[in-house]
Amino acid sequence: MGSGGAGGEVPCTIDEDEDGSPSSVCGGPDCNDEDARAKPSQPSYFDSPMLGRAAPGGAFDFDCSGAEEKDPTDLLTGCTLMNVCSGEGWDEATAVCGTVNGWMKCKTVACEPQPEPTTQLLRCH
Ligand SMILES: [Ca+2]
Ligand SMILES: [Ca+2]
Repeated sequence: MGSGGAGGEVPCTIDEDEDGSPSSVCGGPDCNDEDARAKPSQPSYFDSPMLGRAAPGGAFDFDCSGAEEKDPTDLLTGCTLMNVCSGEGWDEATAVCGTVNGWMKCKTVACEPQPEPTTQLLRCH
């Protein structure tokens, strides 16, 4: 009795937000067990910060990668000037997750990206 040691590890079963990914509190991979949107390999991007305590990678690290990645589909990849100047999107360097800051649109005679007001929020994960 007592000192023998039961042996074997207790499996991590804590999953408060019921997203199917066990909490990091007990060694599981879920970096935020208070928000079901946050879990490893989350493919979606979100424009509002996670509920509860932020993940170590940030309040927008919904895929638990350890960093906040901006939705690549809306990033400005460059300006094109054929007959008209076109191109707009988030500036990779200055855009801020969950805010309207950093939207750029290609314009001017030189067809270069310039800050442009927007009402949409940058989605990240
Ligand atoms: Ca979660
Ligand atoms: Ca991430």
